Order: sequence, then structure tokens, then C-alpha cells
Amino acid sequence: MALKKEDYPISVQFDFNTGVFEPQEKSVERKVSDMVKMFHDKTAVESMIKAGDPLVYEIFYYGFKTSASDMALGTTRIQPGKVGDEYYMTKGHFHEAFDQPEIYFCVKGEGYLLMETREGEFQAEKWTPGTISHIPPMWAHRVVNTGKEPLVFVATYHLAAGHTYTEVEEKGFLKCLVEKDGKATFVLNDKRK
Ligand code: PAN
Ligand code: ZN
Repeated sequence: MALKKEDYPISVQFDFNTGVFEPQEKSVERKVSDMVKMFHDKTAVESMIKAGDPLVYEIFYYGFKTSASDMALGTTRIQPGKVGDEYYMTKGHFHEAFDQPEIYFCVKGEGYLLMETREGEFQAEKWTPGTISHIPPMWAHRVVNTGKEPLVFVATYHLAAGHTYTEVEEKGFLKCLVEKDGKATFVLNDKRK
């Protein structure tokens, strides 16, 4: 059977410093206004939006679809910063499909990967460059940048995974990461008290 165009191998070139790769299919920006429900200090959220609505993170994306499979590559660059006392982070989501895991590879910066099941199991992985984490199916996942430089990580997953954000938007994760006395500190999420 003749191969289609999409069935040929392809490579992209990744920059470890910026987190950008080329060619890419698309990039997406998330600003504070896209994450109003995620940060706990609503007054800080409003004043930051009024003061210019800063960029929190960007996603650079390529979906490798072939006739028989689909694999996605996404790199994420989270800026350093805080909303109130809470560090910048990704929105976080569950995969829609019950059997879809993901691999995350931290290449720059420092922070934490937060994961939680619907049954309330919570686990946080400390990240430094070189940490590779496996996110099993049915664990919501979010990355928090607790450092002073951009945090960059590479993700691979199947497009069949799908993304669902509403539960994380409503309930958050069990714990938040805030700066206390100059240090990254876990505190119980207000919504869970
Ligand atoms: C990642 C995430 C990316 C941005 O590619 O989509 O880091 O985080 P949010 O999707 O939570 O905004 C991934 O986990 N894909 O499944
Ligand atoms: Zn995911």
C-alpha cells in the first residue's frame, strides 16, 4: 500500500534554552485572565489583569498524525512569577480517556509536578532539569514554576487522550504552592478546607 505524506518520519529541532521547537503546528499563550478560577487570591488576579494581564505560560505543539496512529509533542514554557503569593503554573487537567498516560521531561528551571486522582490521592514530584515523570492514566496534572527563571518541559501523549479542565477549574488540586518567608511552601487549597 502506498504511504501517504503523513506516514513518513519527521523531526523537529528543539531549543533547550527557550523551549521552542521548529517546525511547529501551533503555539498557545495563557495569560492571567485565562486562569481566573485557578489562582486563589482573586483580588490579586483582578489587579494583575488591570495592570496588563501578564503572560503565564506558552505551549508549543505538534500532532504527529499518521494513517494508523497519533502522538502529540507539546513543550511548555512557564514564566517565573506569582499571582499574590501563589506561583505561576499550568491550568492542569485530566485526560478524558481512562487509559491515557503521559510523559513529562523537565529540561530547564525548577518547580513541582502536582498530580491527583478523583479519589483524592495526591502526589507532588520535585522537578529539576533532567527529571522525567510518568503521569499514569486518571491522574490530573499541573506544573508549578517555583524558580526565578522560566521552567521548560517536554510532554508526549496520544491525541486520543483528550483534555478536560472543568473539574480542576472547580476544585483545584489538594495543595497549592505559595511563597512563604521566601520559600516555596505547600498549603491546603482553600476550596478543600
Ligand atoms: C501538556 C499540557 C501543557 C499545558 O501538553 O497541555 O503543559 O497545560 P494545560 O493543558 O493544563 O494548560 C499536557 O499535559 N497534555 O496532555
Ligand atoms: Zn496531559
